[in-house]
Amino acid sequence: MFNTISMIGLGYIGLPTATLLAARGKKVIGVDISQLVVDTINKGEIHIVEPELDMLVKAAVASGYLRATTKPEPAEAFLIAVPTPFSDDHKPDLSYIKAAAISIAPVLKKGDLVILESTAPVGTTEKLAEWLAQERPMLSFPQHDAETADIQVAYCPERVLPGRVVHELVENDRVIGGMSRAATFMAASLYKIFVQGDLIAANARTAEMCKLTENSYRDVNIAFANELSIICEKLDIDVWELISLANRHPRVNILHPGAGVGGHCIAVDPWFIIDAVPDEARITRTAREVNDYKSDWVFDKIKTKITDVLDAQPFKSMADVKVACLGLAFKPDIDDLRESPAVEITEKVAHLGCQVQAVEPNIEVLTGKLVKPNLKLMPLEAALNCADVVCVLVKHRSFVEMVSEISKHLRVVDCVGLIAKSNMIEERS
Ligand code: SAJ
Repeated sequence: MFNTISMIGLGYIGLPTATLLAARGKKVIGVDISQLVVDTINKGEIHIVEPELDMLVKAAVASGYLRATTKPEPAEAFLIAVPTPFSDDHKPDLSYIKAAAISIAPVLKKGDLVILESTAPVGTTEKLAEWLAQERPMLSFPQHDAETADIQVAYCPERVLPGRVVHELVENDRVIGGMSRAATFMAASLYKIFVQGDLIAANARTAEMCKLTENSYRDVNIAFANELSIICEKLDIDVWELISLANRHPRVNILHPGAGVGGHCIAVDPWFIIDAVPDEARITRTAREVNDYKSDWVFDKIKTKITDVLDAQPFKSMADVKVACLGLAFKPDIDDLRESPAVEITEKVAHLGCQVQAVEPNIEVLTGKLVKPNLKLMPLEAALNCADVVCVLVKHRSFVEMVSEISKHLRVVDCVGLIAKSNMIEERS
């Protein structure tokens, strides 16, 4: 049914999706506003870190099935995977989706399909169809002509985990929310090209809400774990032992407390619900607040330990205190520092004026806000050797392997359960 497919946005989702379609023998035109991204891909190289993607892109470009450009060209289907950030007051910013709609509108023709994959507030697919209709008044769209529209429009959210994107794009089930039955049918035949999971039909609004629900559910579960960690500290209970015991119940599955919730999805998407229905989304909002507060709470624990050092060694000043911060990434075993609670905490510790020894085995240099005279990137052993306080902020595999060394330290703030006395919590991540 589809011979030429265009992917708008060649980031963490768009590029792997484009590549999988090209690997199935479809002619794929990848579109990105960044000339650098386009040039990199056309050389058969990649601009993001994701296992297996480099080989797939190289092969797709070499075979001639994948080509990148900055300007949309005619195709039979257009998939949009562009960012949906939010503003400082947690309002969703749909400008990238609108810009994508305006950019593809001139090349649309009767019979084409447009699919939105970006996470977005409920009603965005309808807005997208309206923006397209405004740009192309001579074509008909599903909001007015449903099954007989010239252009069909659907929403199909991605649900892949960074680090496992290539596998999960193929294996995960997908919810397909067409604005008409024809749109759902067409979108399902497109995803059948590379998806082995089930393709489940819904309407566009339900599919949009489904994506927000999945990430909000995880945020609420993590918030409960984080709240338990704060409660247990007050009640002198080991939260890791507690959760491990509670999870032995066949219908209980509490996630892990941590330094807070980071990344570009779980900490963002619940706000799309809260913004739409602020009075009703009470648990959703509270979960966000609890998870954001957890980073402040961890920082306070570190400050207390630093005060202990200064009380015990009055000859020392703040500038002499050495604090090892273990982990900067937003979650274990990745190199992505964006929206990371560990980075936020480490920066705040550096702001106190002590010497911060950051340990992040997945990066080679500190950049941006982390470039400070009193903040150094160090190997784990060197940092442990001279640290007055050790803070475990991310449970990287390499830290787990060194747990006996870390746990020997006198003053440790461990917010990820690395050295918990009952370090037997089942891994349910
Ligand atoms: N975290 C905890 N405790 C846990 C699990 C996670 O504190 O028990 C923290 C992590 O350290 C991290 C944050 O939560 O800071 C988010 O990490 P994550 O692994 O929960 O999720 P993401 O952001 O990498 O990916 C999520 C996934 N959503 C769900 O699992 C419901 C993924 O499937 C989505 O495709 C992705 O969001 C997305 O793109 O929306």
